[in-house]
Parts: sequence; C-alpha cells; structure tokens
Amino acid sequence: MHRLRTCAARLRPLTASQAAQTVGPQRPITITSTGGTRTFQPIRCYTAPVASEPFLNGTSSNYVEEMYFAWLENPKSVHKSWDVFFRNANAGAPPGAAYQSPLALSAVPQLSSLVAAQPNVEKLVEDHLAVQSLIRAYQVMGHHNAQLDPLGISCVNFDDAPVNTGFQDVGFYGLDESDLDKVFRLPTTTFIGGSESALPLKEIIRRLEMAYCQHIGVEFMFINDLEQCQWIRQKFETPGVMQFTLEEKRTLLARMVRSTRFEEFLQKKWSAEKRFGLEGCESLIPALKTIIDKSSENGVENVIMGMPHRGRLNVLANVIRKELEQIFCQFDSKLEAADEGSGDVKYHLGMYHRRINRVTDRNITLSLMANPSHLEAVDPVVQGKTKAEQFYCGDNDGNRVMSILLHGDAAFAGQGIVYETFHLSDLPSYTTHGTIHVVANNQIGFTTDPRMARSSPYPTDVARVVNAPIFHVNADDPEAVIYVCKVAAEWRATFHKDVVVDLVCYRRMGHNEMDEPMFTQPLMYKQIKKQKPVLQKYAEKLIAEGAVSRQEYEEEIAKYDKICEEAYNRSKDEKILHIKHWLDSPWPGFFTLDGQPKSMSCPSTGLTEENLNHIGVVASSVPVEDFTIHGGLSRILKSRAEMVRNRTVDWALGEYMAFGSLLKEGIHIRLSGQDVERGTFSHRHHVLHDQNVDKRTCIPMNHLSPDQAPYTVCNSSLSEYGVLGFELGFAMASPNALILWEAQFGDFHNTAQCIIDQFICPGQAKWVRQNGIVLLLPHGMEGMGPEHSSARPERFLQMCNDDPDVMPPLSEDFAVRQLYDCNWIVVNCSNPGNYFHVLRRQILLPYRKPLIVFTPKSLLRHPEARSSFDEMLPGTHFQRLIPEEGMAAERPEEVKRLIFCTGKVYYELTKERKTRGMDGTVAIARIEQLSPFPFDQVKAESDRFANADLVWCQEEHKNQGYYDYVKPRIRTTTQRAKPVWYAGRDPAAAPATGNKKAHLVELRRFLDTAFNLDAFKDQQ
Ligand SMILES: Cc1ncc(C[n+]2csc(CCOP(=O)(O)OP(=O)(O)O)c2C)c(N)n1
Ligand SMILES: [Mg+2]
Repeated sequence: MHRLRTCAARLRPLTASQAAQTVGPQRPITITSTGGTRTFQPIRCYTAPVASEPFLNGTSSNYVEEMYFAWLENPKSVHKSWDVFFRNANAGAPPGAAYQSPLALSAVPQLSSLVAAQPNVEKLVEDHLAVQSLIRAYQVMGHHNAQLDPLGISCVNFDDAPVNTGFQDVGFYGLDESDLDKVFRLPTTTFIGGSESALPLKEIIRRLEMAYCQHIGVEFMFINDLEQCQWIRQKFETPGVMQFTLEEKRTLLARMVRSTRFEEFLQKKWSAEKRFGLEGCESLIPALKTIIDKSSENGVENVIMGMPHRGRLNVLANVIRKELEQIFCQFDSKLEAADEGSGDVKYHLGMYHRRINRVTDRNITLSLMANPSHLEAVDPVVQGKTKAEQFYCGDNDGNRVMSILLHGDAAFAGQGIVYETFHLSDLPSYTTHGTIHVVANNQIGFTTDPRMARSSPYPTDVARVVNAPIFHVNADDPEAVIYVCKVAAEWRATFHKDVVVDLVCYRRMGHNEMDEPMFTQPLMYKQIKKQKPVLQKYAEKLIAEGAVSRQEYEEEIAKYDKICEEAYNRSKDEKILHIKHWLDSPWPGFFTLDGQPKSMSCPSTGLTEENLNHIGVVASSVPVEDFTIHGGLSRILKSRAEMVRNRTVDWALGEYMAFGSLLKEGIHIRLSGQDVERGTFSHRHHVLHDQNVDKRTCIPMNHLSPDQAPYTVCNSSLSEYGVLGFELGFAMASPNALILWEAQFGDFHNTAQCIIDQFICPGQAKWVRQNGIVLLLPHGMEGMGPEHSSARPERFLQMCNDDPDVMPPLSEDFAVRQLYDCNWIVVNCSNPGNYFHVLRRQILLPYRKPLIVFTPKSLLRHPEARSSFDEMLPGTHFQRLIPEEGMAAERPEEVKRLIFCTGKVYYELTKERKTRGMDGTVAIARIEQLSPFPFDQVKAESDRFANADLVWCQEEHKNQGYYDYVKPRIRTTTQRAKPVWYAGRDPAAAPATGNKKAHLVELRRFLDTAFNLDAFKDQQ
C-alpha cells in the first residue's frame, strides 16, 4: 500500500507551484515557427525520487515518465519489461523488486495480480482521461462557442445541447477548481503545447479557447482520417500560428479598401440599380485572393469559379480583374448590343482572364462561369469544366487546375444540387481533386431567417457527408478570414479534397439595393445600422498597432477612388456592348478571328468500308489476352461479328462505328450517365469485366489505334441534375470532343430540367458560347407505364427557336445554315445508320449546338431496325427526313394518304400497312430531324404525293409528343393548303397507361385511324 502511494506520487504531475519549489528556475526555451519567435517557460517537471529504483538515475526520469504515460494509455505500447515493471510497481512491489530483466520475464512469476489497483492511481488516470476528454470536447464542439457572428445575434441552433468547455465546466469531466493549476501531460492528439508536452490545466483551457473559440470555428472531428484530423489540429492549435507580417497586413488592408470602395463607388454612381452588393461581407475579396495566391504558390495555373449574384461584380473587378470600364458600361442603359441573342443581366455574365499573379509572379488563368439566376445550378457545371481542363492538360491530380465555388447561406443549405455536386467530388471520373467552397453566410436568404430556411445548425452541414472540413469564420476579422483561407488552400493542395470556408457576415442593405429589410428583419437591421464597417474596424486596428499610418490608409482609399473615377470616364466612351467580351470559355482556333464558323458546310459523315470493318472487328472482340468474359457476352460479340460480316449494324454497333471513327480522328469522347458502360438495356457493353479477376476490365474502344483519342465511358452517380450539369461543363472546355449524357430512361431528364432550361436551351443566346453536348434520352411507348415511357419530346420542341409560320429561304447550304441558326437540334432516328451519321455530324459541323436524341428501347433489338454499311459509306449523310421509298413511291399520284411520323412508330405503321395491303395507297415519311424542321424536305414529300391527305401519326398522347410542333410547320410547307390530321393517342395527363391491355387497345385504335382513309371525312 505504502509502496503504491510512493510510486504513484512519483509519477503524478505536480502543480505548477510545487514544480517551481522543487526544481527552481529552468532555462526558457525559444522556438521559431512560421508565426514568429515564441518563448516558452518549461512548466512540467516531476519530483520522482527515481534513484530509489536501482536501475534508474536522475537523468532517466523523463524517460520513465514517458514510458509511464504511454503505458497508462496503452500497456502494449511499451516494451514488455516496462509493462511488467509498472504493473509490479502498481501492485506494491518494493524498490528493486518491480524491475525484472527482459530475459527473466518468461521465467519469473509476475506480481501484477497480487494487489488490486489503488484509488490514487485511478484518480491519476481519471484526471488524465478527463483532460483528454476536455481537449477532445474543444476539438469537437469548440466551434459552438466561437464568436462567429459579427452582429452577435447568431441564430445557430444546436438543439440547446450544452457545450461543456471552459473553466466553469471542468466539473463535467470530474475535475475541480483545484486541478486548474495542476500540470497535465498533453496527448499526441493536440498541438496546443507547441514544444511543450505538458501544461497546467488552466493553460490548456486558455490555449484551447484561443484555438477553437475565438473568431474561427473549426468543424472537422467527423473526418474519419486520423492524418487529416491531425493536420487540421496542428493548423489551428499550434501556438502563434495566426501571425501576419507587416507586408501581409498592409496587402490585406489594401484589398479591403478595394472591396469596400468598389461597392461605394457603384452605389454613388448608380444608386437606383440592382447590383447585389457585398456590403457586410467585404472580406470575401481578400478571402478569394488569398486562396488564389496560395494555390498559385502551390502550382495551380488555372482557377475556374462559380458564384451567385452577391458580390459578383466586385469579384469580377477585384479578383478576376475585369477592366472596370467594362463593368461600369454595363450600367449604361443606352448601350447597344453588338452580338446576337438575348444577352444577360450584368450579374450573370461570365469572364475569362489570363494574367500574372502579382504575389507569386506566376501566370494564372481565372474564369468565372456565366450562370442563371437559379442558385447553385452552376456548381456541377464548374466541376465539369474543371475536370475537362484537368483532363486536356494531363493534370491527373488536380495540381494545376482547380475550382472555387461560392455560395449563399440559404442556397447552400436549401438546394439539392449542392449535395449532388458534393457526391461527385470523390468519384474517379468526376473528381476535380478538391473544390474550395466559400459561403457568403450573411445569415439571411432574401427575407427569410435561417431558422425558417434550414433544419441544420449551420448552412454548411451538407459538406459533412463527404468529410470536408468546415472552417467557420467571423468575416469582421479579416485576419482570421485570411488565415482560414490559407489553410483551406493548403488543405486542398495536400489532400485534394473539398473544404468549406463559412464566412459569417451580414448583409448591410436589403436583398438588393432597392429592398427594405426592416419590413422583415427589424431587430437584425437595427443592429446592422450600428455596425461599424469592417474596413474601418480593420484600419483602426492597424493604425493602433502602428502597421499603417492614417495618412497611408487615406492615400490608399484616394488611389483606388481615382482608379474607379478614371475608368468611369472611359466607360462613357463605350457605345457598344460586346457580350463576347464576357466569354468564360473561349475556343482558340475553332472560329475565325471575328468569331464566325470557318465554313458553312458539313462534309460527308460516311466512312470507308475498311474503317467500318476495322471498328466492327474491335467491337466484337476482346483485345487483351487471358481475359475471360461472360458467356452471354461472348454470344453478343459473336453476333456483332456476324453483323460485320453481313455488312450491317444494329443500334449498338452503329453507335460503336460513330464513336470509334471519331476517336480514330482524334476526337475525345466521353459518355456518362447511369449504367452507361453496359447500357441500361444491356446492349452497349463498352466495358468488359473479367469473370475471374476482381475489377479487371477492358474497354475495347480504347484499343482501336495507337494514335487515337481516349474514350471515357463512366457510370455516374444516381443523379441527373448534377451529372448533366457536369457534362455540360465538360463540353464547354473544348469543341474537339464529343460529350454525351445518357438518361437511364428519358423521363428522368426532368430532374435536370434546370440545366436544360437555363443552360442548354438558351446558353448561346444568353452568353454567346456554343456547346455541342449530346443528350441521349430513351423514349417510346412500350406498355411500361406512365414512367419509363416518355422523354417528353414536346418540352424540347416547345423550346426550339425556329418559327413555325415562316418557310426559311431555300439555298444550297440550307441545312447547315438552319442548324447554325437554331438553339439546339432535336432528332429521333429510326435506324442505327442515321444515328451514326447524326453523332458524327455533331463533330464535323463547323460550329457546336446541343443535340437532343430520343433513343429507342425496343428498336435496339428490332430485326428491321438495322442499317447496311451501304448507308454509312463515303458520300452518305444524315437524313433529316427519310422519304417513302416503297411501293407508294412508284405511283405517287395514286397515293391517298401521306403519313408523317418519327421514331419507332414507323415500324408499327409499316407492319399495319402491309397487313392491310395498303402499300400502294399510303406513303409513310419519317421526320428524323424534328428541329430545326426540315421544311424543304417535308415540302418535297408533300408535293410528291399531291393527291394524298396529310396525317401526323404518333404513339404519344395528343397533348404530348410532336404534334403541336410539327402541325403548324407542315402546314407552312404547304402554304396551309391542306389540313394535317392527327392519328395518335387521345390527350392525357400521364404520359402512358399503366395497364398493358389499355396500351394495346390505344395502339390498335390509332393504327385504325391512321389507315382509315375516311377517318377524317367528318372533320373536313
Ligand atoms: C433556385 C432558386 N430559387 C429561388 C431563387 C430566388 N432567390 C434569389 S436570391 C434568393 C435568396 C438567396 O439567399 P442566399 O443564398 O443566402 O444568398 P444572399 O442573397 O443572402 O447572398 C432567392 C430565394 C433563385 N434565384 N434561385
Ligand atoms: Mg444569405
């Protein structure tokens, strides 16, 4: 008993005062860190009369302590001899008896179980554990107590869970006031000691308060990776980390001046204009600049940014460095637009700028992507563009190209696309190797308080799902802001993972400059009115510190005001607004110097027989050795080989021919979407899986020729909005790539409606940038129910910009010119040959347009839906309309009815016509390109069958499908000489019936109508 007490007392930490009495003054330790030079007083010492152990002497006492604490934490972490020694000592072995030589360990019986552990050892262990818990509590929850809100009215709701940190709460951990002066060894999971390994509890708490409860709140303990947690702890806990040089402080002040005075200048000149100013979050500008400087220092050369309205003009001016006059002239309502299209409001336009980073003296390209009002919609687009830039410059780890996304607090929490985008962040074919997210958290969304806008404490909680650290920071402390931004940039450079900076700020004005915020947030805005602007606060701090004089500060302001004033004067000379100057993704060399296509023609999209054969052989083989494929797949490949021998293609092979040939021509192809590698309908099989070796795959398409472009085919996450946005962004980077997104079924595209409506359809009109993305949308009424049937062609067609009532002038380059004028191309091919051509045309055209393809399901295996090599040879083209070529064409004057249709229903119509023996009386023409509408060919076809009435037949319901689109256009081709009758399903709310029988009855009914030559007599 006595022995145990002695042993424990020997190892127990002393109070600081005891320590001082026992050992007297010690030499202070001086260390130099990045934060400057600091001096520490060593406080930790022990009075252990270790000499009573014969094998110990005074100089080894530290070592014993190390061993003892390590043993306390984990007995297995020390050598067995130490384990036995401590157990024996604890068990009451007299001096000299506790130690056993390692050699004797196995021979001598151990004393460990002789005496039970005694209470003071337990207390010692408990106290240490308590201190560890306290440290951990700060690391986990310190941010709850951080002073993050500049207004001091924070509404972050942690469900009132108590946060037990601070002096007053040590009791929670089983410690009491008397422990505050005791010295405790610090665990390896904290860096608050700096070079010291033990501190008095009071100092431990003080340092933890400094690290976690000031103007920075670090949320990271949910991260599952110990190395990453340690890295963050070190960045925020190490004493003195937040030191700034004089130079850094002065640069920061200058940046704050620019940010603040820019908004003031706009307010002064255009007080009645909306600009979604940054007032209340001015430190956003130095924040972004720090991220860019630091990243440039780490080797980044290209930064792609996406951001909403708030502070966008300021970012353009002071981060991207758009010429100020170009920004100011946007406020001039008399400015004429030089470009075609609708243009867009000034706070949506994009920008691309290459310049020297003044801090690092390195070249950097900055682009801000144009975006719609739809908050957060640009997030995946930025990611896709970033991925593409990385891909094309061989930056496999994201060391040279990176993205920054800015968010508003309400949108970040509320918009599901944020979550979808986060979930792309670590997928091999979608990762951009870490995005830095910056939230301008002004604690309000338009007029809505956070407590009504989200169910999570912070607006940033969504980032936790991908283990992204979140740095909350009080935006009224610019130095704290800069520090977290530096850490965020370093985090990205080190771990290549996402990170979030939550700038907690306020919004000085209303939602826009015209809005009255006092209607809805009276108390908040009373507080805001009292709030001293951050620039003023920071300037006063630096003046008080002597870092800058008042005169220097005032000169800095005057200097920037003068820059603004001069730019304003120059802006008055601008007469014309060039949206082209706001291009976020230029395609050097693709257009002529004045931005026009280099020609207005499209060469043949056909291929040589040899080429078709070669690609066909690769498509039906396994190009690597010792690779076992599934037996069913062997049969598929065999039948492909058989088709190649027979000079025909089915749908999958037609696609293969198009992809393969473009790859051989050096065009990169990327096909992305849910389950695209195999194909939803198990027809594609672009990735072969070895049946015997886990994860061994082969992509035959990448074995076409040594100098081919790479083929990327990737199954995506189960997201449409995110993935389509991503692919759209990918397609922006280069015109020399074919980027395709396939919906699992066409219906599902509507969860990506925002990308379609706001980017794909009007992108060129709003932002003068072209995009050649291809959407593959499986479509067709096959009795599968209301879903899985319709890709909603009516919606795409309704958004086409061709005029239904005007017959465009016919010319030699009619088809190519018409395509040039359209906002997108909508096709529904009825055979694989035509699908092949339209894919190839997409690249061979001298410009880029989005292509919407309604793709088949049952036609994938339909024996008639095949094309001969003859239809794909040199000289052949995509057929916008496939005219009647059968019996009816032989005596066109005898034809009573001309049915126009599109897609799969053609096969149902021809079958029915044959059954009824009406091949000579009814002609059937397929409109393969719905938009732009082939006015010329429809006219030729209706002229050919001059005695026929005209019917539009579709399998979709009357209020859906194509009818509303084609009817006025067909009538225009005949100068409204003839009606266009309808044969198809009746109007309906749902796209298709869920009842198979009803489906067949409907089919029968409309086929009867289509072939009943008297069906429309009553309506005439
Ligand atoms: C998807 C979408 N829904 C609604 C709106 C309308 N709207 C514009 S700004 C805004 C509030 C945004 O709040 P927040 O994200 O916090 O940004 P802040 O304006 O506060 O900077 C809303 C609801 C929108 N632009 N986009
Ligand atoms: Mg907000």
